[in-house]
Amino acid sequence: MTRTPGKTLGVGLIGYAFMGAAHSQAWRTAPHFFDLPLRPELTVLAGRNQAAVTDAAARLGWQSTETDWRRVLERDDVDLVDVCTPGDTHAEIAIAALEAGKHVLCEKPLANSVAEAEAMADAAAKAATRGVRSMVGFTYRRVPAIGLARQLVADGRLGEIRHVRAQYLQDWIADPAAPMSWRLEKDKAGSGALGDIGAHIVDLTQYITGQALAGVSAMLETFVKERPLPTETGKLGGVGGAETGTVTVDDAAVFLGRFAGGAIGVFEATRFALGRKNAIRIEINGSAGSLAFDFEDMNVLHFFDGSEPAGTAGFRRIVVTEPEHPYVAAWWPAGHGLGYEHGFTHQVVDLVTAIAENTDPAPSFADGLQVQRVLDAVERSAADRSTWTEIPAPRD
Ligand code: SOE
Repeated sequence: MTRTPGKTLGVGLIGYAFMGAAHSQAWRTAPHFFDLPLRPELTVLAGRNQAAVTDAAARLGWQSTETDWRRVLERDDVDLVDVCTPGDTHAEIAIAALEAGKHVLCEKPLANSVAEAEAMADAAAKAATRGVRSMVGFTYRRVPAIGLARQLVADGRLGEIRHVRAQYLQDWIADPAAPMSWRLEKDKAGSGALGDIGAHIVDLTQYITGQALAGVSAMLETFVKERPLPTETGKLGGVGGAETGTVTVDDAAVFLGRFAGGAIGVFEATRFALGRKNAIRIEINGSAGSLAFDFEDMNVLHFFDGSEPAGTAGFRRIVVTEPEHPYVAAWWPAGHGLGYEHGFTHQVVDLVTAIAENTDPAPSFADGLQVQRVLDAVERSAADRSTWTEIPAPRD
């Protein structure tokens, strides 16, 4: 197929497991529902095993395959590299891609350490001077109800923000028989529930309130220290065998946080909340109003307007499916809700638009670095047992 210069965006995706599948559907779907300034092409899928990557490419709709990610960076038909690998390879791939002049989308958390995230943010800033763009995949920012929450705060409808309550609750490893996976290995994932899901609520609360976390006091816990090694892998988890391996990350993270704008926060991230599957729960109280969100009812935002007469005031259940809500006009008539995958599609829309308009997309690698610093402060505070741990101010 001949590419139309300036009109298409050749994408190279590295990794094809859970996140790779979610990103693939987003690259495929975005141009069918949104009027994009560039048309993404699913040019190449990379993975180490030829048979497995060939099978994944056929299933997910990719035109070709590579078994070495470096080859993807050398290809002239690739304009953007999408990094969906475990965290231990993010820095190496993303920096090399930026240096090769490829735009980069990188899964969260940005890296496995602050040093790696700093190097990535530096590489991104340098690349941006050459018009090469980068974004970190905090996809939940693109849930319409989250967009509305941020808008309400920005419009002053909550007044001065005082309390932030944020939980990310899952239960996919609550069973001690659930097998080991890369998400349970520090070398590969950097941290456990903290980086995998805690990173999302750190990003979301900073995004909604417009305030950065300035300090934390934290506790981490690993409830199950040995698990069966997998005989089969799945999107999350898989099937365990007789041999066991050691869990080297946290199963749960709990911390207090102070925001730069004066709000105080309580955070909890766990994969041991039996019955909670993907419950991202955020409640914010301000001087003029409150809001509450739960991803398990993701098309709804609860809003309390403190200016209403006490006799009839109450939390209003806003169904966030109106065409005026963020992203919704491109989809279905009011009331016909969106799902998990739509956040990834919206991420593609915003990234492609920024690339075409030659602007910096958000969340940037600098935003990813800020979250990494919070994760690092949480780990240091938990290790020190109860030390208040300051977080450096975000980069401009
Ligand atoms: C697993 O906990 C996981 O897939 C995370 O890695 C994702 O970031 C989150 O969106 C859903 O849960």
